[in-house]
Amino acid sequence: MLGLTGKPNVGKSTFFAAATLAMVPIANYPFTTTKANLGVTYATLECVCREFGVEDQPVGSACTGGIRFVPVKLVDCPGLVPGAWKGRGLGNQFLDEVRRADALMLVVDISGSTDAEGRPGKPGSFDPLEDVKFLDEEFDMWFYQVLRKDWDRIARKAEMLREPLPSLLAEKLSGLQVEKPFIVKALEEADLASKKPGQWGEKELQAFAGRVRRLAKPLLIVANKVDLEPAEDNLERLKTSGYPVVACCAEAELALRRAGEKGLIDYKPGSSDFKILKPESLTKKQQEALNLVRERVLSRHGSTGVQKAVNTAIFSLLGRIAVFPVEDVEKLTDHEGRVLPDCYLVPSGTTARQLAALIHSELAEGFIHAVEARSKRRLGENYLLRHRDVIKIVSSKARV
Ligand SMILES: Nc1nc2c(ncn2[C@@H]2O[C@H](COP(=O)(O)OP(=O)(O)O)[C@@H](O)[C@H]2O)c(=O)[nH]1
Ligand SMILES: [Mg+2]
Repeated sequence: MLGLTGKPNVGKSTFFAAATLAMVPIANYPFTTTKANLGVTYATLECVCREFGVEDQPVGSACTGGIRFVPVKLVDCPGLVPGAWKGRGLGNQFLDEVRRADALMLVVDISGSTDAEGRPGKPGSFDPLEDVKFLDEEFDMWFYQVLRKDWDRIARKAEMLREPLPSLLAEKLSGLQVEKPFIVKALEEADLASKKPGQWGEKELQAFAGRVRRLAKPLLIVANKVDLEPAEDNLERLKTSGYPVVACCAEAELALRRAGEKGLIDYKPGSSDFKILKPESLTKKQQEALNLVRERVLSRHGSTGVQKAVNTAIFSLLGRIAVFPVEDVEKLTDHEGRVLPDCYLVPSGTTARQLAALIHSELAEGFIHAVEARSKRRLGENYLLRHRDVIKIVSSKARV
């Protein structure tokens, strides 16, 4: 799940509305939203259908114009205000939503027209880099505080009972959905892997909290409102934060998707232009607005940035790759004869056997070998899947 975060009024909800406005119908997608701020967006990739010269029949994802749309959950977190970690504003509620996100998109107002509490002002009067600093601080304090509360007990257990520190920390941080490999890596990065927990002071705890937070909740900056001046210089400055930055105009994406949905224009999320289909049904004002989007956003930045931000989060921050499991490597069909029905987003480093387990536990238990559809090569259980692999799993246990 991806989380949208940032102070109030920067455009989180506009981004959310745009990103979750599906322009493609998806059959049998099992996720229904029960909360207003929880929705489904789509990671996009070049589908394999054209390369193999087949008409695909996706189930649970969609394919249009050779682009595969794979659903990803998105949560719009309540606006963050200074002191949230102490429970200020919607503090606890805010952190509750962030807790469950695997990666975060920090939305900032690149035009600098929103102050620290989200009040509007003149463009250029506030510094979006301050938003990043403040969010870094809030998040680090939040992780630090969770660890600090229980630190004496953790340190005692580690030293007296000789329980391994990473396991104790994993237990403590499980509520924040921090997995053990991140903890091990953070201990190493902070040079604390061999330091006795009893000797850690504030400095060590803070160093660890900061490292583990960055690993477990990777973040990118969505530099929103690029349509407003002055944006150019702020964009460069934001890059000094060390986080990836995506220039964005959420409002333009929302307008384009709505016009696309109504059949007024032909627009594919992520693309650098659109085509007007029904010029006669556009008002002069709509025409002008579309021209402005083209001029100020698409031609300057290559896209509105909404799809780019989602794809960067999935494929770059989270290192996901897309794989297409099939049962027949000649026809590329499943057991019901559907062509390329599935597309799984899995962590890079996933093996053929791990993929089998994701599909069905029995498929993994009876794993014999896998076959890759391009080369028709046989692959062992430890084969590392590659992005856009089409894979058949051969198993002694049939699928139920
Ligand atoms: N100029 C401009 N305004 C935007 C953009 N995205 C959102 N806004 C406006 O910013 C205001 C706050 O947006 P909203 O999505 O409610 O912000 P949130 O409080 O962060 O959820 C609204 O008036 C939006 O129309 C954008 O890309 N460009
Ligand atoms: Mg909002």
